[in-house]
Amino acid sequence: MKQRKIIHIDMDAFYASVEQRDRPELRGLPVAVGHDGPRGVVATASYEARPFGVHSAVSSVLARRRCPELIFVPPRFEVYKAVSQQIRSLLLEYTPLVEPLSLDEAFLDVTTERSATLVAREIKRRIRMETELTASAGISVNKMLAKIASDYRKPDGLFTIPPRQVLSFVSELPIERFFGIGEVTAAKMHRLGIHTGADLRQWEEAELVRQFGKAGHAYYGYGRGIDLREVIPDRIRKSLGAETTFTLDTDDPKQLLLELEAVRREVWSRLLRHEFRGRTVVLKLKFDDFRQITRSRSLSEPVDSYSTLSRISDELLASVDFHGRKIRLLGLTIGNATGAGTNCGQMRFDFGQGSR
Ligand code: DCP
Ligand code: MG
Repeated sequence: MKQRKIIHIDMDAFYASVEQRDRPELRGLPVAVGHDGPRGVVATASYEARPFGVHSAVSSVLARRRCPELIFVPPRFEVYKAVSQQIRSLLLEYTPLVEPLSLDEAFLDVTTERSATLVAREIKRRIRMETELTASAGISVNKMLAKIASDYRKPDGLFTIPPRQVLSFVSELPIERFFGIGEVTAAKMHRLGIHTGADLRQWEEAELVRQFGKAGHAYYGYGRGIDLREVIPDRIRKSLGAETTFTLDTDDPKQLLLELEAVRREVWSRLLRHEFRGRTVVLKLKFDDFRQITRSRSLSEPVDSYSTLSRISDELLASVDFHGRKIRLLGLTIGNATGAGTNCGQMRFDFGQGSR
């Protein structure tokens, strides 16, 4: 079986970070999102509040007692949802295999990419740039390990468990940290003397099944770092793209064409890998004053050759008036997806000239 590459992305102190982003006066202070008062509960706390023992699910009364300076902020779910959507579409630019677990976390299957760690780094960078929030990323060969890894260097963390370290990693891992082993199961395992992955490995598969039912098969695998759960996407890709931020802002036409060429090749290679079909080419430029513009062109048929993509994107770039500004970021996206099945069998990618 092919070795998979899975990324787990989890936003840091999600609700609280959004509040600190939107209300700068809260930055650096202990913040709890939730309602103050006798029946209130903390949804989440900023990292400044956590050392006091203020966490998700702690009652507001207890939280206040533990941290008298604590600032309560009422939740704004519509805003968190919108940010979540924004992050979701960003993730979908990298692979259609995105499985959201909640508003602030998702799995990605990036097996087709050369380096999952590089993709994760790039995703973290883009989340920071586009939402001004930080995320932590975990990278490994399956969901269980990727999920554990994203927790390892929080906040703003990135942690990879490479294939050769999987066994030693799970050996020492307390079983309550395994993704897929809940509180009740963990308590039962403790009673049976199973405390780490290494302990779990001492058990025969049939014996685990006798104790835990069908789940015993999965637990047998977990102890060996094996987790066959797949990343199940919840929606269909709408667009696909790539972008680059320059080391130095530029308005040199030659360099811009080179940068466009590099981004375009990346877009084209993603398009081929995902067999994506879209009719609209969108060029995005960010200027040195941080203003952003997009220029787009829609075709009657999906973009089916690299030369078409080249011609249209070159023309889009040529059509922009810089007004004396320099460019700091250039992105290219293909959108307006052709619905699945509508073009079956008719679509032919041109693998000839220019498509590397
Ligand atoms: N949440 C909630 N009640 C809980 C747990 C979470 O309302 N009992 C909400 C608030 C969190 C969001 O879900 O911001 C994401 O949950 P996480 O467990 O990922 O916690 P955070 O993102 O807040 O912190 P961390 O940095 O530990 O991921
Ligand atoms: Mg989180």
